[in-house]
Amino acid sequence: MQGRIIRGIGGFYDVLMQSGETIRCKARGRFRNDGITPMVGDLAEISVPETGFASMDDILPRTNALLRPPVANIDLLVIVLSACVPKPDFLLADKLLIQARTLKIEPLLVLNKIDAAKPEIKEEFLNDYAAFGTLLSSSRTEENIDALKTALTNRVSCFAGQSAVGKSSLLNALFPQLSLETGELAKRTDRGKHTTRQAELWPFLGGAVLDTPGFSLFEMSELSQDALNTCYPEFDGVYTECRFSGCRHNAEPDCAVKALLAQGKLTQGRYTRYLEIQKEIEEKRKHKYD
Ligand SMILES: Nc1nc2c(ncn2[C@@H]2O[C@H](COP(=O)(O)OP(=O)(O)O)[C@@H](O)[C@H]2O)c(=O)[nH]1
Ligand SMILES: [Mg+2]
Ligand SMILES: [Zn+2]
Repeated sequence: MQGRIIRGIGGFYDVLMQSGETIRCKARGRFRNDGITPMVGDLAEISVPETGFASMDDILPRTNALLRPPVANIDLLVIVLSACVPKPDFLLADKLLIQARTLKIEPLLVLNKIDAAKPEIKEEFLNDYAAFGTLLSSSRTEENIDALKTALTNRVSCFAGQSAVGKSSLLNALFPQLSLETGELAKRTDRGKHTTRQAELWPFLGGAVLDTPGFSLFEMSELSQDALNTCYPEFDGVYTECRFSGCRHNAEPDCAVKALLAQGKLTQGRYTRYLEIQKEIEEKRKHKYD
C-alpha cells in the first residue's frame, strides 16, 4: 500500500492513505542502514501486519526536497502578495518564481487583500505575471477562496510571501478549524517561534498543505545565467536568438530579450527586477570565491 508521510514523531511516521485514513508506521531498520531519512511529503510503501505496528518498507523517488523545513514532493508554491498594506514585494515574488521553476514546483501568484486593493497595484500584478497562474483573493470577503481550494485540490502545496500579506488568514479561511494567529506586523510577538520544529502536512481535498508559511527554499548564488534564462517564461524560445550565446540581456547589442521589452512582451518591472536579481547572484558568487 502507498501513502504520503504527513508527520514524523520519534521514529514513527504518520502516513496518509488514499482513503483518507492515517496509519502510524515504524520505519524499517534498513532505512538507517541505507542512510535514507524519510521526510514529510515522501511517498511511502507500507505494509500492515495482522498484529503489531505497520511498517514503512520503501520510499519512492522524490521530485524535490526543501531543506528548511525538510519536506519533499511539493507540487504547488502559493506566492502571496498584498494589494494594499504592506506594499507588494514583487522582487521577492520574482525570486520565489525562480526557485519554484528550479525545484519543478508549479507556482500560483495570489494577490490578497483585493477588498482594499489599490487599482494600480492590481494592474501591475496582472501585467507582470500574465505568463503565470494568478488569483485575486480576499480572506476578509472570501473572494476567490473557492478558486484557491480548487487550485489546491489533489496537490501538496506550500504558502510563501512576505509578512502580513495574509498567509495565515488565507489558511484560516481554508481550514476554519485551525485558528492560526494573525495580525499586524507591529503587534507580533511570536516571530521565529515555529522555525525549528518539524514540518507537518495538513490533509486537504485529496492533497495536503504544508503547515509552515514562510521558509527558505535554497541559496540562489549557484544559479548560472543559462539556468536563470530558463526561469523566465517570457524569455522562452527567445533568449537563444540573442547575438551572443552567453548574453546576459543587459548591455549586450542585438539582444532578443531587450527586443521583447521594446515590443511590450516583457514588462519593465519584470525586466528591472531580473537585472537586480542577476546582479545579486553575480555578487554573491564573487564573494563566495574571494
Ligand atoms: N483588508 C484585508 N486584510 C487582510 C486580508 N487578509 C489578511 N488581512 C489582514 O492582514 C494582517 C496580516 O495577516 P496575516 O494572516 O497575519 O498575515 P501573514 O503574516 O502573511 O500570515 C491581519 O491584520 C489581517 O487581518 C484581506 O483579505 N483583506
Ligand atoms: Mg502568519
Ligand atoms: Zn540577450
